[in-house]
Amino acid sequence: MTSISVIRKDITSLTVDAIVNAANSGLRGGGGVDGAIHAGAGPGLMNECATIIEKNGLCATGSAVTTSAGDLPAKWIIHTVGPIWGEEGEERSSLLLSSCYKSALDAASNLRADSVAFSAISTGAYGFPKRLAAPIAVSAVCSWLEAHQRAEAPSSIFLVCFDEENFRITKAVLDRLGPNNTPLVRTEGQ
Ligand code: AR6
Repeated sequence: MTSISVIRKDITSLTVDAIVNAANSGLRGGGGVDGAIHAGAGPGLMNECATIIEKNGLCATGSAVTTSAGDLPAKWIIHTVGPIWGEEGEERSSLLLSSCYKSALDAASNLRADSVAFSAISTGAYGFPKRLAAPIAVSAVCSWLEAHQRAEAPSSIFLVCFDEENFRITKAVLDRLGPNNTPLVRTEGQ
């Protein structure tokens, strides 16, 4: 069984296998969680990011790539690029946000990561409304879990909220899902 938990923490402090960064398409670093992750990981991370961009070109919105985590306690960073609110219609933006979570879980599965912590993709500088983003995040994770074998899935998934509003909204979404809603998902707020 995979547990999905919402926690209010700085994602850079977490000792998990993989943390999911809210990056930009050029993996250039920036502010918000991306800035905190680059600051914590150290300058080697920027070099790894530049190598990926040189090799593959810009990262598509909704896709995910993996790097090491440098000086952070996590083992890996999965960088995903969320949609910028207002650039596409709501439906397309929602699909792209969902794709971020699913692509990141695909990457985590390839890494055999057993614990994965997500930042609240697109809900900061990219302006995705938090009340819309939280249910998309939860349902993307649940549908990914339902579509994959237990052996492919991490045991623990954390939805990391930095701000109180995101924490409250995300916890309410998980509470509505209910405990043991499916054989695969256990929910808990912290
Ligand atoms: N730990 C966990 N969550 C955090 C942290 C942290 N240390 N710091 C901020 N958040 P944002 P986006 C939350 O803006 O909207 C960057 O410059 C924050 O409260 O980091 O996807 C990139 O380079 C918010 O809920 O990411 C891109 O250019 C969430 O992280 C652009 O911003 C996401 O906010 C991406 O924008």
